[in-house]
Amino acid sequence: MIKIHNFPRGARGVRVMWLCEEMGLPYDVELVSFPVSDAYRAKNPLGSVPFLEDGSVAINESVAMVLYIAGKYGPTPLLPGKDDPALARVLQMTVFSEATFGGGINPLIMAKFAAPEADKQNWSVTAQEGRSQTALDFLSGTLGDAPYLAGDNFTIADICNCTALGIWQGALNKAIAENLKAYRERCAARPAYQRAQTKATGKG
Ligand SMILES: N[C@@H](CCC(=O)N[C@@H](CS)C(=O)NCC(=O)O)C(=O)O
Repeated sequence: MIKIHNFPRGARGVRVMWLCEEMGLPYDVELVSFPVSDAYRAKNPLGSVPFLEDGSVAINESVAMVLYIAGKYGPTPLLPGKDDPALARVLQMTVFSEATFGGGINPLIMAKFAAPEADKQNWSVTAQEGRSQTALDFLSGTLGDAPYLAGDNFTIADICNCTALGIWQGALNKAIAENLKAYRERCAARPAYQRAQTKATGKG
């Protein structure tokens, strides 16, 4: 059985739960407290969440978990097949969600909530804000007027980017383009996302 270790409602763990819900896969949620225990760090030396266990598989990195689950338990329309012209775009935007967009949000959150006052808007923070804005502009331009990033079909790229947009809006509370706002609402209205949010509290 798939086991997802996560902080209560931790957004990147919900990314993985959302995929399981969309695919109808059973999974367990193991809540992790902060600071993490030595036992947890022995499993996941980074001490981050989420962390996935599935049989002999034990990995961190939420996007790797999404790709692993869609590949191992597919085929699924959420991940186009090798001959589908949408495959490259879906892989690109799935990796983008964390490598270019999501990963850059963490230092901004740390600056906002943990940096000394004098460092909250230092050179590095300002530079990262610029990079994040470039990522948002790219996401908005890639989406354009389409409902989803690969066109008409909802895919793992949408699960991953909707999650990153949620982290951006939830923690930093900054404005986003109108098409991204509508896109986030469209994706988050899916019943599978709602079920994942409930499971992520540990009570579902
Ligand atoms: N790239 C990683 C990022 C993981 C990450 O930053 N997780 C946050 C919570 S959403 C975390 O564990 N923060 C606490 C820490 O890193 O100690 C992923 O996608 O899984």
